[in-house]
Amino acid sequence: MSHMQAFSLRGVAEELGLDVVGAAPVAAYVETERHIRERSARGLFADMRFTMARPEVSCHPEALLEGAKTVVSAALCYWHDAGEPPAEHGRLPRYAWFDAYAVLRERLDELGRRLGGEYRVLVDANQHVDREAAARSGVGFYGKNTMLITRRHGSWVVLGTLVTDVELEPTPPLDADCGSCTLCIEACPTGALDEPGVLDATRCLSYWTQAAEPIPEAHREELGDQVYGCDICQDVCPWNRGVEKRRAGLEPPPGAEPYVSLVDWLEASDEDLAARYDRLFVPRNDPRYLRRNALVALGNTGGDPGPASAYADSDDPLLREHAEWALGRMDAR
Ligand code: B12
Ligand code: SF4
Ligand code: SF4
Repeated sequence: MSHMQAFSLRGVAEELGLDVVGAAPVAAYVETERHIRERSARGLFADMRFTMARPEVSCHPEALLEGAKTVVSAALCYWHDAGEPPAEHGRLPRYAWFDAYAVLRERLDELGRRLGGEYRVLVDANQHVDREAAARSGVGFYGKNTMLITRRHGSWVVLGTLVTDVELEPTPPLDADCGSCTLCIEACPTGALDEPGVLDATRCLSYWTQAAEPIPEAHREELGDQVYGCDICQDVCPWNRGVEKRRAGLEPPPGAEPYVSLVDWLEASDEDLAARYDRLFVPRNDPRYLRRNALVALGNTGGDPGPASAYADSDDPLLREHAEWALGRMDAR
């Protein structure tokens, strides 16, 4: 395809409700591939597969589409206001209050149609490292918490990528960084960011809520009422200040859930729980990992021990052990 100067990427993105957008010539992510291989070798990815399973694919957008010319990166701000959770409720991370990935995917698909030519949309896919496209195209910069930070919405954005055979004017990388700030490193309860800009997943609470293993005892109290993910290293970031004002009065999408009932997570049927929360990644989409997390949160928040007691006799050793821990923690308080 020929050069498309006339196409205003920013204008169309705004029309479609994409909050930040940028473009970069398609090229291999050489440094990112090296980072992934090094971190894999150091065991910093724990047992994650995602983009790490095949960096020879996820760091090569040029091979994702025949004749690929441009990677377009887009950010969607998901921040909404909410009060404190009611009793016996667990907290969800902000990005998962609703299916922000699905919204972004649809909007990028529409952008692809308007651009014309051949294209592929990748949002949180194992075949592509989203943050790198965003950094190259000036959508944001890497923070010491490893988050991609935008100027206007901080890191409260999900990222998606469109690989296209249309040639677009590149938007340069941002000239911004963390400076001397170290707030996220100090705030991370587990020391997972001790090496600035490098996450040690084996210590990251967000990782453990998504892992197919028991949550290490040392990290259970640190989770508090969080039933999935972790927002601590974003909550403290100065780039994330002011979003309350900018988005004041903006209604979250219908059905958005800042909190979930712990009793509901423990008592719902497997089918129901898996279907209602398919936006949350858990290994093999198995809802027992959500129940495991709910048991930890119930132990931390306290409340009626009934739902935990029911799992203390479970045939499932994972849930039985987490229920015993929760009951012990409730007893001790
Ligand atoms: C695997 C994964 C995870 C893993 C590992 C995260 C990680 N930091 O790598 C776990 C499960 C822990 C995780 C957690 C979260 N994730 Co996640 N995750 C992914 C996934 C699938 C792949 C990420 C990846 O490839 N990592 C590999 C390494 C190489 O990436 P990196 O850390 O960014 O490496 C760069 C930096 O280290 C930088 N760098 C190197 N040296 C130095 C030195 C300094 C000083 C600095 C500043 C930088 C720097 O260069 C590297 C690239 O070359 C992407 C989706 C996708 N397909 O891309 C989402 C994604 C990264 N996750 C996302 C989100 C929202 C989260 C959570 C906030 C969710 C939550 N609330 O719990 C947390 C945040 C935890 C954190 N601080 O990173 C968003 C991030 C959006 C954004 N604004 O950045 C993504 C992009 C999903 C999406 N499509 O929107 N996630
Ligand atoms: S998500 Fe939580 S545990 Fe993971 S690095 Fe950030 S603050 Fe630490
Ligand atoms: S808290 Fe400070 S060091 Fe951490 S990402 Fe934000 S600006 Fe960077």
